[in-house]
Amino acid sequence: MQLAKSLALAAVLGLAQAGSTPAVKEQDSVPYAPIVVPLANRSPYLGAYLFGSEDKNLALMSPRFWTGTPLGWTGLLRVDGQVSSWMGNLTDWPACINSSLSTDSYSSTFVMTDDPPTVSLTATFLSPITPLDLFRQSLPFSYLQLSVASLDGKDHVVEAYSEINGLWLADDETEMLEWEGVEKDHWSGMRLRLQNQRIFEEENMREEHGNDRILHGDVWYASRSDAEEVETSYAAGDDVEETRRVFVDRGRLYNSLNETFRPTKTRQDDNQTAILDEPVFAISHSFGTVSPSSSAEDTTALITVGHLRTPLIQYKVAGPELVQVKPLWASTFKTAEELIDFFLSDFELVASLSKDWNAQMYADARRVESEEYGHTLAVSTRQIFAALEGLWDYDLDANSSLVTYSPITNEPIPTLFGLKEVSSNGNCQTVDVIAPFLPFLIYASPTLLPLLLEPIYRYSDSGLWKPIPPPHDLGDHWPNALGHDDYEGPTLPIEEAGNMLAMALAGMRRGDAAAREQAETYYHLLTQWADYLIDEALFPKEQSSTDDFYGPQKNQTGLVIKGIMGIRAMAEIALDFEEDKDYAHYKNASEVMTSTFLSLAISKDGTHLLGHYGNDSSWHGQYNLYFDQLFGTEMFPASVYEAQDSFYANVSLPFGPALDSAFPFRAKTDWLAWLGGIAVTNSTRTLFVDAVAKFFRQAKNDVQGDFIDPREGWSVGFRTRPVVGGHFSLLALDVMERLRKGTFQDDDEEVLIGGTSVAVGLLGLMLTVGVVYRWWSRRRRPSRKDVAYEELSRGDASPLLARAGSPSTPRMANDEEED
Ligand SMILES: *[C@@H]1O[C@H](CO)[C@@H](O)[C@H](O)[C@H]1NC(C)=O
Ligand SMILES: *[C@@H]1O[C@H](CO)[C@@H](O)[C@H](O)[C@H]1NC(C)=O
Ligand SMILES: *[C@@H]1O[C@H](CO)[C@@H](O)[C@H](O)[C@H]1NC(C)=O
Ligand SMILES: *[C@@H]1O[C@H](CO)[C@@H](O)[C@H](O)[C@H]1NC(C)=O
Ligand SMILES: *[C@@H]1O[C@H](CO)[C@@H](O)[C@H](O)[C@H]1NC(C)=O
Ligand SMILES: *[C@@H]1O[C@H](CO)[C@@H](O)[C@H](O)[C@H]1NC(C)=O
Ligand SMILES: *[C@@H]1O[C@H](CO)[C@@H](O)[C@H](O)[C@H]1NC(C)=O
Ligand SMILES: *[C@@H]1O[C@H](CO)[C@@H](O)[C@H](O)[C@H]1NC(C)=O
Ligand SMILES: *[C@@H]1O[C@H](CO)[C@@H](O)[C@H](O)[C@H]1NC(C)=O
Ligand SMILES: CC(=O)N[C@H]1CO[C@H](CO)[C@@H](O)[C@@H]1O
Repeated sequence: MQLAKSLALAAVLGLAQAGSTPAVKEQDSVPYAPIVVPLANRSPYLGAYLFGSEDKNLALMSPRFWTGTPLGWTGLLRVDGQVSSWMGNLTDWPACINSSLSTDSYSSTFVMTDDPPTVSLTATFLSPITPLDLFRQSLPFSYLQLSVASLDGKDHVVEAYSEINGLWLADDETEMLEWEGVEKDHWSGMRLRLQNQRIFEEENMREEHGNDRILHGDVWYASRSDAEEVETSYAAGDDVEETRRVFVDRGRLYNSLNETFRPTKTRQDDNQTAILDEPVFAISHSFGTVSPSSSAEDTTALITVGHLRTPLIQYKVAGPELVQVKPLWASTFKTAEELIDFFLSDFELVASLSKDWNAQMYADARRVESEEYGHTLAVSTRQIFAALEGLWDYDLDANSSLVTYSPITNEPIPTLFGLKEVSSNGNCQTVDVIAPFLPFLIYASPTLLPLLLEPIYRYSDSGLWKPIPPPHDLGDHWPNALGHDDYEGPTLPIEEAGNMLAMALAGMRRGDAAAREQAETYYHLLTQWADYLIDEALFPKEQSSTDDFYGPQKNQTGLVIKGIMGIRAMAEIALDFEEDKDYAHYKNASEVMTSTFLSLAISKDGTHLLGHYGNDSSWHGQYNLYFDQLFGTEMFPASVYEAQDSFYANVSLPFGPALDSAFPFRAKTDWLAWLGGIAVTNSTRTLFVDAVAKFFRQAKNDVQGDFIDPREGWSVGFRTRPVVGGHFSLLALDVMERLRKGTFQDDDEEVLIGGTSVAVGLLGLMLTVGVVYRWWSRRRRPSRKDVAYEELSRGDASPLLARAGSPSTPRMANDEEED
């Protein structure tokens, strides 16, 4: 919309504020406005976005939770006593103008001005991305950096205000709140929580469609207060009208605490549109007189918003008792205050790590495909981690070799990662939600994979889960990983057995020592799963896959390929452990199965693989072939890939081919990206990559769903799920191919540090080099027996996967289609 204007303004501000923020991404030449703008995205319960309007104008829009319900998050700017609104569409004041947006994988930056323009306000919403530093990545806080600058060469007295309310805790505005104000040496802030704490319970969790808010824990809104020239003040619990009036009149707040605890909103009995009372939690920054020569330090403020709870989940593992598991941060920080202290002081380092990661990701995306592909990955990245929570594994296994490292002491901390199947149904640790985002894990976060898989292995090995194939998930609803000891719940046996085997091999081949050790520990499970596939995968009985949104079906060829690849993955795992008999056995079994499969599954005209045996008009997006390419196993002949390549182009719709001939108006962006990864010709690869890019760039959708109608690109549900990590398909193939060729390490003059690739030559320049180097040198202990593997991929390794929702009860969040 106002892109040209925005660019001009950004250029002006770039000069005015050189060096002040990491916000504006330097590599992008084409303005990019994604479908949804992530603002604060760090956990299933901390997820603020802008969506629902084509023009992503922060001054006119209200940040929302990913479900679409509003979060009270608003802002006012005061310039020489004149007030305008910069966030949340506060119509009592004129809106800031010239609102422009730039985004990358970890930040969304808005630049706006008063009207007429005299002062600019830059609001940078930064959710750090440090995929190798999983401790930092797991902290459930996000940053908001505010910078102001004089635009007209004159001095101006400038203050900025922002505020949150009880909607950050629950949708139900009649919930009673309680709160406190906290003042520390370097920061001050406010904590709010529901008076009625319901641990492990989401709002309306027992109803068919809950609203995904957790009724437990604290929201924090806090700001650094140690800059000499910036005065930070807050107000906790006064009514919204009163609080804003104080700021509008005075340009500051009084560190006031109104201890009359009240509900989020009180409405007038006989007129529900009239709000009588709404306690808010506001922070004001007074920058004093801002002149063109003001330093960045004197014109910048840093806020953090977070959602904390402890314990995080209840979890049944190796026995019938339930264990309450604490968050990973609790291993290192005794209190929320200590954590906030660390998080606020870590900003410069973590912003720089995120920036480097982002630059490397864009460089890789450009190398394998295009800048636009980088944009797709950027808009996907924060969403991956918004589904995950870091668990301190101490209560379960204080001696686990699955660890992250404390940023304070560098000591190893036993760690697991939990996953909520966000949006599609809330299941815990869904195997077929992890599998789809394997590409991201391979490319960016190999150490995360075994941390996500371990809970599934432990439960499978506990004896509490009887069937041989692995469970679909570890419990019906996050954060209650109660298992399925009744053997009820969704079962997708071929799907999940194939996924677990492929993920186990992926972690090992990526070179992660912990993944290798894990596969060794659970080798007995892996062989059982592979044996199951040998018995069942060639002619699948009526059962679900991740795709059959219309119910279980027989003889799905996609499942056969998954089964074949699972068996072949078992052979490769056996090979790496020098289990030669197993290797020969499983390899032969997979080859025999493939040859029977090919005799049944090719269409009569030879143009494509069928979707179901015996139905010549059926076809399927055969994304499970991706594993064959990922592992370089050459299970399927080149002719199959070539035929599929032309076939997809032939059946493509404007937003890519449908997933299956049986439901021709549905596609999934993760599977489109996987298919793009295994395309033979550049034109077919580009067809897939562009289809996904086009979906994420268009503004007409309300939501960032991975389930789409490929005719017009409407989102048809499955919001905000981590499966978008599947978009990294091209980069994961690139990494695995370079590992096989032995060029992964030599190729790049870089080491992986804190989730970041940094050119070696630049290291000396890094302010933080000492800290980072110490951290890096300790993050991987010398491994037990895997020296060769360590060598293979120095610096990191491990995988994880996530996938698009279970088919059990798809939640069609925004279904515009009737079919
Ligand atoms: C801002 O608020 C006004 C008045 O309530 C409303 O008409 C308008 O649609 C809102 N703007 C957006 C972008 O929601
Ligand atoms: C706290 O807020 C309530 C609601 O606005 C108000 O009635 C009360 O006077 C306030 N208390 C103090 C001490 O300001
Ligand atoms: C209800 O309250 C709203 C907001 O205060 C007001 O604009 C409206 O006139 C009221 N309606 C009636 C019928 O009083
Ligand atoms: C951890 O290992 C130590 C030493 O081997 C042992 O004493 C302790 O019981 C173990 N703790 C757990 C929880 O397994
Ligand atoms: C699956 O396909 C095979 C081969 O066409 C056929 O023999 C078998 O009956 C089918 N199975 C089911 C359950 O329909
Ligand atoms: C390969 O597997 C098939 C089918 O199970 C079996 O008949 C055959 O003997 C096996 N071949 C070898 C060399 O193990
Ligand atoms: C493409 O579609 C045309 C028309 O339906 C068909 O004749 C042709 O065989 C198809 N080609 C492939 C490779 O599927
Ligand atoms: C064969 O496949 C087509 C396309 O998926 C489908 O419409 C049709 O119902 C299938 N036929 C049978 C008998 O299942
Ligand atoms: C296909 O794409 C690759 C990678 O972008 C490029 O190196 C190659 O030249 C392209 N080939 C053709 C025929 O365009
Ligand atoms: C700096 C900048 O881009 N200012 C523009 C803001 O919007 C007004 C009104 O549209 C323009 O006149 C300014 O040039």
